[in-house]
Amino acid sequence: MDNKAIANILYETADLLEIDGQDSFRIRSYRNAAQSIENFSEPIKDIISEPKKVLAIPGIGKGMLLNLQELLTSGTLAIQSELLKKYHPSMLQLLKIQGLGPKTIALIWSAYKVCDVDGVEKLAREQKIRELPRMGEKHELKLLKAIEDYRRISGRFLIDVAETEAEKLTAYLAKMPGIDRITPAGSLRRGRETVGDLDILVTGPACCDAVERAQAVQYVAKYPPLMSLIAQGDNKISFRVRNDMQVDVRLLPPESFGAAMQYFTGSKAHNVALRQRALKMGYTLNEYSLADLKTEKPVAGKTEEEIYAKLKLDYIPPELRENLGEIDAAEKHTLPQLISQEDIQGDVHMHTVETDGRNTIEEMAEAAKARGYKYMAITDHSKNLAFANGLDDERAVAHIKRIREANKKIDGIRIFAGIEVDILADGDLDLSNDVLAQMDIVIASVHSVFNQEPAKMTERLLKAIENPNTSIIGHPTGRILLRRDAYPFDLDAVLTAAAKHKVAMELNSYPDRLDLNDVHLRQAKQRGVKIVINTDSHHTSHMEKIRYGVLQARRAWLTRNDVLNTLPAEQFARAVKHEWN
Ligand code: DGT
Ligand code: CA
Ligand code: CA
Ligand code: ZN
Repeated sequence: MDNKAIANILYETADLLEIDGQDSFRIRSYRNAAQSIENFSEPIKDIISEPKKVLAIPGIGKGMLLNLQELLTSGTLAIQSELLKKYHPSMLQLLKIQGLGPKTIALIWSAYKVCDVDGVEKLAREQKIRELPRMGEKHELKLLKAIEDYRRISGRFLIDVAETEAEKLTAYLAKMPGIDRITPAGSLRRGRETVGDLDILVTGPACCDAVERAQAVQYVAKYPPLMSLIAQGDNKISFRVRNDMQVDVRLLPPESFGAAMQYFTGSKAHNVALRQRALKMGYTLNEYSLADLKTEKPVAGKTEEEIYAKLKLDYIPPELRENLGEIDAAEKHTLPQLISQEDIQGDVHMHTVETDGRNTIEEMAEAAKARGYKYMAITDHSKNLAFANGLDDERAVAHIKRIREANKKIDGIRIFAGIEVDILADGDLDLSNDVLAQMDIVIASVHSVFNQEPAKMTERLLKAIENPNTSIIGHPTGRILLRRDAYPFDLDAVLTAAAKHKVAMELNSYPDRLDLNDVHLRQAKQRGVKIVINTDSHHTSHMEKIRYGVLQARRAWLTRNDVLNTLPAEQFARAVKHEWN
């Protein structure tokens, strides 16, 4: 059991205790412990035999130590099992509905003895939720909307979560004898912002012989995080892991590995179009090979490259395989030279301890330098974001001074002085223009009052773009993947204004933002708007998330020319002052 799994059980227990109406001190002790364990670098299971070490972790007392010992020896926690018996596991699903907290769930339970999503939805439709204390019609409608959102997003996972699961499984499969290659296919390989299930392809000599293959399938079935088996066949096994993600593992002989990669990478729409092309050219295409239609003799299948080549197409990168014009472009040799991570010269959205970041200016700079960046920008929050200890004019000026000093002190990287300034409800920026004008780079972002009418929100963003100090609009649609939708506004009007005023749009690489998304990025490019790919790092370890941003940029057909932070430092500095070519 890894730290994440332990933390999950403690979080769930805390939620159940709260539903059960237990005292807040006890509930908090479970949440605190969960949080510490989640962030603890060493696996708890390795140190559990040394109680002193465990007790040294913040938030872990003697009682929690006993819980951890119990969890790691038996795999379960008696207090959690009893609460689940009392309430039912579906309670935990209810907690995933936005705005439905333990207190409301407890209220619904005590009044109606209902504790599952379908049941609560029915109550809301029958207008029985509004009759509960402190609830009303508004709450009830909000709840119905939240249930709808929950159904739409449940069963999908953020890209970094999927990637971590794929890496863990790959490390396990690599220990199997007779295996040469293990690779993810499906939406993860295409870099989609969220992933439904994992598709893992395995090949090597062990996949050719029926007996060895059966042994390999047996080996996969013993994967420790496997929680439930869905299906098991001669060369395929499907199961669920602890976070409920489904994994499909397929074992394939080397001669059809390329065909399988092509097929299982998808997308389905791309495959359908490709198969039609193959048929027109006298071939059949399936997961085993590209074969002659008449003789049924395979003509390609070992690699994807040879399949695309036989179909008289340039190789199509997985990120483009959505049947959005890529096949046509591959035929005409007009596929774009997609941006790559090496093109990124600097990361220009990051926070420090001065507001809600975890590292100092110097630490962030050293980390950026270690990644090979030529420049970076420190962009802490402004005062409207009070919970993040945002800067007022005076502190912002002092911070600029500190950034400039750090820039002098540290060689080998240029540190721009910037700010992530809030766009207030009326479109004004949260700091004086006088202070903003002293910045090298100004990212303007919406962090509050998300629920404006679309026309009002559009006006608000347009006003921010028209401010001559604004360089970039940060995470422009405000969505949080799997949690919060974008605020509604007229994106096209905003993009048109951004092109006119030479204000760039951010592609925020944080895995739960990835905003602008692939579709909007393509739209931005068509409108002539430049993009900046940032990480919004709040810790030195976040800078590596840039690769998720680059993946989305690739999905949007972007080249280095579309992205300002591929420019050398001097040119970049001018570009964020509205000097685009
Ligand atoms: P996901 O899992 O919802 O994030 O999306 P995908 O794209 O990974 O979809 P999935 O896991 O259902 O299937 C993996 C790939 O297998 C998919 O991208 C294309 C291929 N595939 C699945 N079903 C079909 C099908 O009926 N026809 C064709 N041509 N390809 C299919
Ligand atoms: Ca999939
Ligand atoms: Ca699948
Ligand atoms: Zn922000």
